[in-house]
Amino acid sequence: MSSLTIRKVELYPIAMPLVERLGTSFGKEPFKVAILVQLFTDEGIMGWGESPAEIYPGYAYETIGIALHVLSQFIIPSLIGCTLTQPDQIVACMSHVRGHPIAKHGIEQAVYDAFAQLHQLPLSAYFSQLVGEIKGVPQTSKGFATVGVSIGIQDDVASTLAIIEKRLQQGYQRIKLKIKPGWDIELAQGVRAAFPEVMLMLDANSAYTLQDSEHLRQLDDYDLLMIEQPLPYNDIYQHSKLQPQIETAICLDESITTVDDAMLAIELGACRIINLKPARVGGFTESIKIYRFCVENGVALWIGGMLETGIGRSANLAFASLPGVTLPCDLSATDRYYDPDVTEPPFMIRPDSTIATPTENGIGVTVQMDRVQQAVQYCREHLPYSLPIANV
Ligand code: OSB
Ligand code: MG
Repeated sequence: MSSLTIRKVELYPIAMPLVERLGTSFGKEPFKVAILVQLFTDEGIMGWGESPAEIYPGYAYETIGIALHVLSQFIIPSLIGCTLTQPDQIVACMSHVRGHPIAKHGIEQAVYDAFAQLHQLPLSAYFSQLVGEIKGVPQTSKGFATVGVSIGIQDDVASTLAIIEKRLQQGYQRIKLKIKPGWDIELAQGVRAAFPEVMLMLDANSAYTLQDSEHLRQLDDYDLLMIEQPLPYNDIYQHSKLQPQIETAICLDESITTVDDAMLAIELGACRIINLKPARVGGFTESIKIYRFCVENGVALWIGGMLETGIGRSANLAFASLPGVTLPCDLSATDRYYDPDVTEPPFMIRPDSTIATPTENGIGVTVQMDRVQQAVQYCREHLPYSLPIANV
């Protein structure tokens, strides 16, 4: 049986300027940060992963500092020498640490990348193989993912319209706008007036309460594909009270951290759509469980993003190319995020709003070590706080 034994794990805390920053209801990160994970095995295969933790604990409690602390002090020391015959065995190796899904995802992704290389498959084909058949249907990768673009809170509606216009011309056929109280109804109205046909959705990032249900009901007038995470991150129950009061489909993002959350949310009627972010749920093992649940139950599903570098985005794209992902994903072309990215070649948006998945084995993009080192330096110089030393 083929196996991989973990020899060493290198962590690179990086920072990179964003081509377009993403203002949300909880703020605007000044630049991108992440921890890149390089996993070495005794078999000579090396895997890459990305923990897309952010600077501030707004979207998630994990920051880059917290993730680095947890990875270097508690997770990595117990992985060295571990032999895996299946990538999902990595979950048990990390289960002595409660929570910290974004940190764990970096390791997990590197393990999946390494196993895909071991089996000489691109990640898209490897994910297809791991998922297997659902209800007798093989979950064969389409070879591309259908994508949209996420646009942050702007100063005014006019500048938002200009960005939308640019994105539509580039090929994106689904527009997601970040909203917050005071930047919602007028925005939806203005955008609908200018673009009557565009596939449009809003993401509130937990900015409202159930008391706002009358207000949110006004959004029903704008033919929205969905509203993402209107209520607090830990409140599936409150969403189950909101969904029957509005026509617009609720999609949960922050609330879904495990397949059990997804089951509960669907059972309670808290949402009709699920945003699956591999990093938010702690990696691809849990992602496959959520994917299976959605396909088995006919739940609309799409893959979200956290402004990943090419390392994380490549794996997310591979997952998003599975046929059970039924709605456009938050995975945009490289030039939406970075110039340049740490990987080559760049991901390009095609006129039909799709991005092709890499055909090389594993993540299928090459990591540019000089750019990684530059990004490590940028992090040292710009991060507004000091990082715990990665002692691994
Ligand atoms: O709420 O979906 C979100 C980015 C970072 C953190 C949270 C979110 C996002 C996005 C960007 O919306 C999606 C992308 O990577 O393009
Ligand atoms: Mg979201």
